[in-house]
Amino acid sequence: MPQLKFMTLARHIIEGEKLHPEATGELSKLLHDLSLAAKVISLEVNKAGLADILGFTGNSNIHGDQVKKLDMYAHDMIFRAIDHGGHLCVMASEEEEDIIHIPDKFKIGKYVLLFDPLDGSSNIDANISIGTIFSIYRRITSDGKPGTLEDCLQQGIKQVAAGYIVYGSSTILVYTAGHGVHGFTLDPSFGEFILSHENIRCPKKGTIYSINEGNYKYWHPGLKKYIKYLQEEDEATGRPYSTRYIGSMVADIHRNLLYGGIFMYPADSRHPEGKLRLMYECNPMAFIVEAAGGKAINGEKRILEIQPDSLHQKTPIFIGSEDDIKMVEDYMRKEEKVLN
Ligand code: FDP
Repeated sequence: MPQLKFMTLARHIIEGEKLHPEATGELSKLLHDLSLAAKVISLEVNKAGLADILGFTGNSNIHGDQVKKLDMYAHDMIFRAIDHGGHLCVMASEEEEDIIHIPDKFKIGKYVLLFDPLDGSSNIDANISIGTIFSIYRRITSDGKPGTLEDCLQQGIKQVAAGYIVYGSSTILVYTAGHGVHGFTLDPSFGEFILSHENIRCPKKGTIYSINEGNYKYWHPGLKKYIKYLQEEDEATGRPYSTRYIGSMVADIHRNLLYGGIFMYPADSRHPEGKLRLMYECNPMAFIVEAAGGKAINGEKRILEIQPDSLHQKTPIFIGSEDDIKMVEDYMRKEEKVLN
């Protein structure tokens, strides 16, 4: 086995910063603060079965999903780790309806943070992998003043960094700040994220597909044909593909990023916009997967080029290995879009 470099996340971020002589260090500090929140959330996720943290708060978030205590814990933890750093002008979280202002007593910075504190939260009680996703933009309104909704509603292509943390058999943080995609595994004994996956590249083609097939009846006819194609036998193209669907987007995409394959949450006749959120889930994951050589589309166009018009808007998504995304795009283009 090749000897891995002993590289902590903190050192990696600083090395990345050196590639930009004009950098002020603010982005590095922001990433560092996020990694601190991730460590604390990871600890709490691991305790979930023991503490009085399981169960519902009794509230619903703005999408009508039941909010579990751990979601709110993760949301608060990220806010508290970041609010005072002076790097941000505004934040937005999947758990809050409106933008989140930086408290008056703290300095206003030039970055914008959007985050999904705990993705896949319906899996918490079953000990299944869940994750945190974040997305960072540079503000577009004038410096020094509080950030606005306009700062948050930027196309995904404008992200300066994005990342996710999977709380699974171990905790891994994967991020990109424009110089490749790198994964760091948390060593719980001394509480540091250590480089374990340097320069992740998404295989050009995979043999895994991930989709909630229970919704088959409601899909686009082209998608139905594509799934049937994946299930046919053909050694040369690696078919039949294997189905792998955890039901936790961040974990499903992480696996496919490493092994190759396609993750889909399409539109269907009951959910014409799909289920997943553009700003908190799809844009950051698309930014990471594209930086690793993969692709992400909504069926018709690149996810990163969608112009958002609201914070919590949803989008269909097809994301993963380049050849697999091209194939599903072809199938869907050939058939008329009739959802029933
Ligand atoms: P969850 O509802 O558990 O939070 O974003 C929501 C999400 O999980 C994704 O992580 C996951 O991929 C998807 O929903 C699962 O939805 P289905 O149950 O409809 O398959």
